[in-house]
Amino acid sequence: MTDDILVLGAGGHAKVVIELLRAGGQVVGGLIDADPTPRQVLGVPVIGDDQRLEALREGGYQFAFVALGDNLLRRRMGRHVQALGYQLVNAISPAAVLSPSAGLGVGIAVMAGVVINAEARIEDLAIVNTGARIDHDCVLGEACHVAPGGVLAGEVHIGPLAFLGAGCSVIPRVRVGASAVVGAGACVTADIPSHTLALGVPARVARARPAPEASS
Ligand code: JB2
Repeated sequence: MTDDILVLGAGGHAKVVIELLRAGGQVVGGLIDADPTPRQVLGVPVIGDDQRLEALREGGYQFAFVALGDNLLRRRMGRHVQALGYQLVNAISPAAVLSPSAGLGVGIAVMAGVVINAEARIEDLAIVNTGARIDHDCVLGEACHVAPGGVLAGEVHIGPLAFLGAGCSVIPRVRVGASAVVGAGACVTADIPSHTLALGVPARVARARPAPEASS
């Protein structure tokens, strides 16, 4: 058995995650990427593709982190590695400020400069990106992503798989539905329905988005 962490992905998000994990004193043993070409990312070797996950689990890896920015893929791969017996770890910057009453799931990335306030809940596989501020009693649904600089006032609910672009702001008690996408810089002042794209200040629904496959 090893305590080293296996990271899925070898792109930009993986780079950030490797440094978050290292800052927390953890060791990243290898990267698993759709492109298994041998190479290194920040000194960590790519050691294979997803087909190797089962053998690596049997070989002693027990901890994994899914560093894939695509929300749907991250949720699918998160569930897959859990089904293989891996424990998902969190990657939380020591430069983030987390309320002691905030609730965290697993497989979550919290970048530098983030503030998460009292009794907020961050569900599995969410990304709270650089400098985002999540106020009291917010709920961030499974595998959602608040991009850098997002500001959520109190009691905001973000649905699973939703994406809030860089610099979004959301007024108190608003709900953003599952798989919704809110464009960069938008100001959300009213509920955004699931599976829609919303843009602008104030944010308006621009169009519907296809619902993710039920099996994903
Ligand atoms: O099914 C897969 C798979 N599909 C693509 N399994 C595994 N293990 N890996 C997969 N990949 C790999 O994800 C690609 O081969 C590629 O190496 C990586 C995606 O890299 P990219 O840099 O394009 O995106 P990212 O997901 O690392 O980062 C995105 O999301 C972040 C949150 C970017 O938009 C970043 O700018 C953003 N900060």
